[in-house]
Amino acid sequence: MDLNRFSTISIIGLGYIGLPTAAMFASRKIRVIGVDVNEDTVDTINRGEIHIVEPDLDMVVHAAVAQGYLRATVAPEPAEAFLIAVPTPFKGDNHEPDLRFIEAACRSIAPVLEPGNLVILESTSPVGATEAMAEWLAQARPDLTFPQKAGELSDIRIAHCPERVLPGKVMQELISNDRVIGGMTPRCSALAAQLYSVFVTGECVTASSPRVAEMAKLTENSFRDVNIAFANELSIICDKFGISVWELIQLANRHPRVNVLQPGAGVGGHCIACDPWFIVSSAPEEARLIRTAREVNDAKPYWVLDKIRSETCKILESSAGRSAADLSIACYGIAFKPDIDDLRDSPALEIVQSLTQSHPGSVLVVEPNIEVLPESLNGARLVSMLDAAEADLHVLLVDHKYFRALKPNTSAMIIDTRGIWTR
Ligand code: SAJ
Repeated sequence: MDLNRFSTISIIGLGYIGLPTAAMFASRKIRVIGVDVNEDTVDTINRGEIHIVEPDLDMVVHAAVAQGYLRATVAPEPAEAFLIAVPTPFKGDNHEPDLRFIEAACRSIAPVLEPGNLVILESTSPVGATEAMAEWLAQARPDLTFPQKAGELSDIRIAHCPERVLPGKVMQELISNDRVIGGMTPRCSALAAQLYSVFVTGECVTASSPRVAEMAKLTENSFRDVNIAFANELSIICDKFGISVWELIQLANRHPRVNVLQPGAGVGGHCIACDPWFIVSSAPEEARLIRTAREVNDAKPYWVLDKIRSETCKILESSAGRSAADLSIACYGIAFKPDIDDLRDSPALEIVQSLTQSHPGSVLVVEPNIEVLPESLNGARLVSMLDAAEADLHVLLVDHKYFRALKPNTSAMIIDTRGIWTR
């Protein structure tokens, strides 16, 4: 296969997925035009800098921009392939998928599309989104033909190739993970596979349709969500029975076909806590287990808050003359998972936010990955591990490496949602 077929590609959306993907293509000496609606993002990238934290991304972007292979802009330009990597949040009480960013991306690239172009949807999407994308493009460009009508003879090729990289390991996993390729026709798939083979060393596996590829991605994240929900439910049951969930999981996992995941303060991030809803909202009657897992994981921060409240009451009962306003609570970690600075949809952050509103005493936060607390934690103080040692109650929320290596020097009560200090 001719790997040099693509000399210029465009990535729409320069976020946690789009920017690493753009940098990866550019590192293979393909000209990449990165498009983002945010001018600050565009300026930052054009300076050879990055606006997100991801190991090794800074140096790859810096080199790609310095060598002239990566350039960012707010307005799409002609290219041979367009990869759409924009957010797909959900909206409303029923968690309906919100595809307006995909639609806006389609409207923005439509004027520059040319016959022979490939358009790939990378954003995690509900089943049917790729077909919707093809329709939006067809409406905007009636002069071009698209696979939904013209099949293999279409001017434009379309595929869904969901990203599946783990934040924190994006630069490795982009290369080594297998890639699911869901073209609207076999030729669409072949062209998309050819594009990714520029840097992917994993297998590019062809799905029979974009719908299967969409569902595969949702299944992966729902699988993890359901398994974490099982661990979270066990942690609550174990607390009731007065046994250690960590010991329990260690013992159960000695079985050759059992692999229970780790409980925690809840499930965060913008993927696992969001994507299963795309299945539930499209199949509400059928997706009972997936819905329940979401509810179990979403409820875990409230259980942790109840635990903090009941421990606070116990401390007050045993220390005459003190009121809640005299008690300080130290919280360890507010990121959505270990060893990152990403606070988006973080259950730990949600817990600390609620504490700052309900606890009349001081709330201390130890978070080695950030330098200032977000505004939503107004009232809390970012402190060092040493300064937190005096607190009356210690709540471990995220198992950062830093906390694994260092335990607070205290005889006070510890609530350890990750089992690293009290295991
Ligand atoms: N978590 C637990 N217990 C565990 C594992 C995770 O409580 O045993 C929590 C984490 O603390 C975090 C949340 O789950 O709050 C999600 O973290 P994660 O590391 O499981 O996943 P993400 O959201 O960073 O990335 C996931 C990955 N999906 C799968 O592993 C199936 C990644 O491969 C996807 O590309 C990514 O979602 C995405 O973009 O969809």
